Amino acid sequence: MKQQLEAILANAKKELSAAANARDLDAARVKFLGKKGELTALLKGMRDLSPEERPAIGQLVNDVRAAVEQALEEQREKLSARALEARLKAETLDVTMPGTGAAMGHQHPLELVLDEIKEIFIGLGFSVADGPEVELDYYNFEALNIPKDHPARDTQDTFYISDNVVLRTQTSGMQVRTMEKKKPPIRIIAPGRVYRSDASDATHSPLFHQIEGLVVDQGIAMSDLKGILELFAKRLYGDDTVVRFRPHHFPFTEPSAEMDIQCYRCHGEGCRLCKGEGWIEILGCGMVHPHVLEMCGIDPEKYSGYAFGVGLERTVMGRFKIDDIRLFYENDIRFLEQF
Ligand code: 2NM
Repeated sequence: MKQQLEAILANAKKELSAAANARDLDAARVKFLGKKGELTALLKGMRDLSPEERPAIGQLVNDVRAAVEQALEEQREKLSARALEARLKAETLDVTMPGTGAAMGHQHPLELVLDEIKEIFIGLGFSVADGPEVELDYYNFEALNIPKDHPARDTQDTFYISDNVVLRTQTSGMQVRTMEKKKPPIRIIAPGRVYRSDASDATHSPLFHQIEGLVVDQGIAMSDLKGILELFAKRLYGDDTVVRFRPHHFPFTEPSAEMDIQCYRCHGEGCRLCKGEGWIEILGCGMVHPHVLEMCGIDPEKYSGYAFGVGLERTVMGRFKIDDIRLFYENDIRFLEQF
């Protein structure tokens, strides 16, 4: 019986160490240690032994069982170490390889130039106002000296939400609200989306952006307006920029003017960019009409002010030589990537 046990142990060790995977290993376990396994079968033979022989053989059976179990455990560890090694080898990662870079987004050209314009005016002591795009007729027209029968109110130009509510056609409503609420001195810019019922083409869009400005205080004169707007043009287009003011008409300012800069491409000679004019129109401006001040609760005998309006799209188009306004709204990545 002792020889049988030693033979089982030797056999078990051989088979276990030959097991190449978990399934082989388990088959070997069942064969030697299982309920119908070789050791169990041998144990059953113990009842034929004499009582003197039993303890020694019993001890031996237990030793063999322990040895087989240990061999099983060792092989199990060996297999799992081997599996881990194989997996690590397959998963090799070279940390010195270059990574796949994530593309950074960037600012829209309109936002880029708007930020520059805001910075210029903030540096001159202006603050930035905000207000609704859906505006009362009163703030968009009436308070700006544009009465009910004025041609600017034509439904061809204005999106009407109802009889007395419109999509703002200019950002002046914010300035009117500021004048109603605040005592002078007032020094604000009012940037934002505005809407005109225009068919869209290369130079027109039903939605565009304006930056309007307003200064009201005692003793404000046309010379203040000219000084600030010339400075603005030089900051935005360069120190050598030449400006001129031409008389114009707006219902909400008197006198009114438009400011041109000398063409930065041909320096006044006349070229394609300035359409042979030598000058490029930049903005509209003027002294706030006394009637507008009065409607906003500001005494025109005591205070005066100037205001101006700049079209953002036009400014950006000139700056980057963009020839179609629709490019701003299509969000074509090939266009946006260029800024
Ligand atoms: C422009 C041109 C000239 C303007 C006037 C006012 C207000 F509210 F003070 F009356 N806001 N904006 C103004 C003046 C706007 O845009 C071309």
